[in-house]
Amino acid sequence: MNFLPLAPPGTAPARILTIAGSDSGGGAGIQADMRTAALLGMHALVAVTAVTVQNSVGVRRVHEVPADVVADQIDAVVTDIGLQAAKTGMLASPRIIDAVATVWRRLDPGVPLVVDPVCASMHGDPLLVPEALDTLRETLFPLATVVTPNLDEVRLLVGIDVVDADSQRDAARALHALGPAWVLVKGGHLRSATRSPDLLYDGSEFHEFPAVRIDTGDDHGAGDTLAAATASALAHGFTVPDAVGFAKRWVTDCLRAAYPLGHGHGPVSPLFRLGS
Ligand code: PXL
Repeated sequence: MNFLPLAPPGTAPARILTIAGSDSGGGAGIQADMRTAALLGMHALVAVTAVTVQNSVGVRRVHEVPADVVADQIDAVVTDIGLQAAKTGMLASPRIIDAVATVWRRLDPGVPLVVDPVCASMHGDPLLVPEALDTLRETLFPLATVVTPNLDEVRLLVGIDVVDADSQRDAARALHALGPAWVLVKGGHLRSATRSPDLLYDGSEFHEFPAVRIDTGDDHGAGDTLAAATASALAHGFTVPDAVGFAKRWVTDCLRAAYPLGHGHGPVSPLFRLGS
């Protein structure tokens, strides 16, 4: 596949800001975003929202970062270093979502914002308190260039059970009505399908992204990786459909390269990019 333009050594690469939680297992969250950014030749700026204590079998504890510290991290890097795109992952609580939306509106950096509405880990452990769904829909979705829910998140956000192409379109319309410029309804959790089409919608046109399903239990961090690669491509000026197309190819290669780790689920891997 074609990758993204690289900055010559000694010059600053394009920057994405990731606003997300830390995964002590190193496969999802901030760590997935930074791995993706680095292997795509980008520089990742970081606003940590929560420290998760987890391994390959589950999340043991979540320690939330104070909301004003999250907002200050964003302010510090946006006002000094500058960025070409941003993404949100685990936001944990209404307080943090509110703080992120408020500082984003105040700074108004004028760059694309990918909102991955992370609600739970792949083990089903909660990464967002249920009462935060309203805040997510009302304050952050209207600021998003693209939101990227999986089918479990779609059910929580708009109450639609996606079972086929029609209900996937209904879900895209309902999510778009909440204010984001684009919606990507990921089909990866449609277990009955042999392929996992993702549906992208901007309020007028549907774009389908069929993908070969990679059968692996080692897919920890796949959603984060997709959103980080989308933000990376947007940072280079791709259109949203082109950025999503690029990110789908990237995450498919990362799934092919996924490796087992610990006693549970291993992570998707961008290390294939190193050519070994
Ligand atoms: O993959 C979603 C995700 C996002 N952020 C953090 C996570 C996970 C999944 O476990 O731990 C911190």
